[in-house]
Amino acid sequence: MTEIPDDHPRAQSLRTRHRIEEGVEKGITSKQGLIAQGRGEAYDYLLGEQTTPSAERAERAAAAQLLLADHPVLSVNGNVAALVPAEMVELAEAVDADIEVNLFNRTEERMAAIADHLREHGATDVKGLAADARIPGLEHERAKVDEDGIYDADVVVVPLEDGDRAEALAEMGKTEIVVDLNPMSRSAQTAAIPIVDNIVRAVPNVTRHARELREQDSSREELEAIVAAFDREAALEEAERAIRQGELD
Ligand code: PTJ
Repeated sequence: MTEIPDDHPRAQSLRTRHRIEEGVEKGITSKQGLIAQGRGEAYDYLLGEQTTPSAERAERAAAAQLLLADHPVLSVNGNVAALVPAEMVELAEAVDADIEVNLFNRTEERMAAIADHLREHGATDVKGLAADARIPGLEHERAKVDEDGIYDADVVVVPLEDGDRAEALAEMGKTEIVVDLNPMSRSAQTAAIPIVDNIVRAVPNVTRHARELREQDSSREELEAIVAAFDREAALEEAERAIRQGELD
């Protein structure tokens, strides 16, 4: 791997790409994950590779929603594990959430490799391996969940998947926080709180907001007011407008 100089104009993006490549080499990320990363990069390029003010508001609302939850669960796939393993563990700690591995291209080897990778980055309890429950109405492997994990959750963070699982989870009555750079994806369209931002920026931002809200001793009423003030339609429209206009410097 060529060393990426700090002053390279797209240094962060190239480093992110390299992490996905490493994920594939370690058996964590699927080959399809490389394509998913390419799709994400294209949207991020048009967003100027920065968190928009509307994404920042979504990240704060997500933090409040996670702090209000009885049983929040963060879902992890092969791309998320490669890009933000330590950051997911930090977010789980900040909001007292479970972490569960859930894969589209599910194999026992990849499940174990991702769980080990998360443990190497500080996770103590990784769910998803028991797979003793199913999300109703889904035929593929993403239906397999843990009964004391996603199946039982009231709030689920669903990053980087454009698919029918988000719709099925919503039908189960779960509140969904989606991280996806494509505001037109089915997951983003279904989410109570769609975060249109790169996961490498979104997860640390949600953690920062959660810590701030906790430090301020925010009451339930204050957290509920933050969630209620968040306008998901406006957030999706603003993101789509920014991407279509390609607001670059
Ligand atoms: O690990 P598995 O087996 O569960 O497979 C995971 C992938 C990602 C391969 C699978 O879920 C998939 O094919 O996803 P899609 O349908 O390509 O959707 C991925 C979505 O995530 C797209 O809408 C991308 O724009 C978006 N995306 C990709 N990279 C990022 C991203 N969003 C935020 N941050 C990124 N870094």
